[in-house]
Amino acid sequence: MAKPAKVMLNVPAIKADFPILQRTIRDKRLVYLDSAATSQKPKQVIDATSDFYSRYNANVHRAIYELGEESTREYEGAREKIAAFIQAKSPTEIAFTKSTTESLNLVAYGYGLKGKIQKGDEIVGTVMEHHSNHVPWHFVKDHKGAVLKYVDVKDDGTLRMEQYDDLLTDRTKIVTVSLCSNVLGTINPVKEIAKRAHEVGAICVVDAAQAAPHMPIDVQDLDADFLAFSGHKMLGPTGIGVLYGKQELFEATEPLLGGGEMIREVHLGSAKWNDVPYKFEGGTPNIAGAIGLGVAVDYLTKIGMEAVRGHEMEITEYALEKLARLKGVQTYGPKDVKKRAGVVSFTIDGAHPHDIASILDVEGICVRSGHHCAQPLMERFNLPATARASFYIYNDMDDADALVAGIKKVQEVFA
Ligand code: C6P
Repeated sequence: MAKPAKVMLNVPAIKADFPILQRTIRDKRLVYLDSAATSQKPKQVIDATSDFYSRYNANVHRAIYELGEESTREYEGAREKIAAFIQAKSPTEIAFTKSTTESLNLVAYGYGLKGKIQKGDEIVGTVMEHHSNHVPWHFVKDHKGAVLKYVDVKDDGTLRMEQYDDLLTDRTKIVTVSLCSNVLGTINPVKEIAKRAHEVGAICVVDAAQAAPHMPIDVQDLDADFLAFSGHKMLGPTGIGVLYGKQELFEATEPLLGGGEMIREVHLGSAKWNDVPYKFEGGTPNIAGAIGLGVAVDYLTKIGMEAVRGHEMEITEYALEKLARLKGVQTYGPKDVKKRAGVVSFTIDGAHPHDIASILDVEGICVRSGHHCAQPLMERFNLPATARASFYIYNDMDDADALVAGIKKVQEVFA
């Protein structure tokens, strides 16, 4: 995506929608720079979940009374909004899960372990994946004898795309990749990767946990076969996630959870599954979460995902420039903001990332530190941990300046 003309969002107006951003931390302004871990929630989302419990709490798809019809209408309405948000062909291509983690496990189990994968079949991932897009495939290796292969990462944080030439073979059945790295911020060329996967007859499974909140997604244009993301990173509640799947692949995928609502009929010793996507939603779903996520999608859609992306590019470029001027501070991932999102991992000479995060916390600044659930990537860069700042729609240049000032304080402590 080309860098759009300077589009800064009206951050004071946006901030006014987020009750938590009005609070202070030890009398300091709260500077929340950990949206890659989980985003804050606008009052519209908080009110929508509270409204569900206050006014029309009832189970979905079961009751024929008014409350049940209202909750079912809102729950299915959320599915429609999400389908439109990622340009799915139909709401039936959207299954609610609890998270990206559950969505990816559902694919690994239902399509891989219980479905199409035979001994010796190959699954091609990348070194930069989050553990949620590594470990489910380990299960397929351990239980089905699948072979796992990985595309490496260059020093600049982009994928060694040429490795797909050797790694993709007629044994490849699944190619999986994150649309955006939670450590490097790298935006991967998923459209090209999906094309390469399809050329060898494999499917492409996309982890969009760090992409769906921050940039426009068109699953049809990407030609993704499955795509997973979480509500809580995109202004929605925790405990609600999404799995997109092409209709025919959803049909070919076994459910992860057996129980109520995912069946058409049950007999002693046998059962038939409900239609997609309901066969993936066994048990009472997170109704309030889905409705809240629908409202989060409304909120983001009103701003416009191009504008969200443009805003984050501006702050990221600004922050990267400022950090580059600080001696002893290293940032990771592509330097070009057209190739990366607003996730900025950094280290400071002589300071452990956990100490960095603790000192920044004293200043009211929230950043994450650690391996970010991406240990293979940390090993690749020979790093035990990094500190990580991540930007969203409620951040502005003042927040980036606060980060830089905080880092200078860390350097003073460790001087
Ligand atoms: N990354 C982070 O701080 P869940 O926990 O299921 O909502 O999302 C898992 C996940 C999958 N893929 C990517 C690329 C992710 O970044 C995450 C979550 C958080 O980086 C928590 S570890």
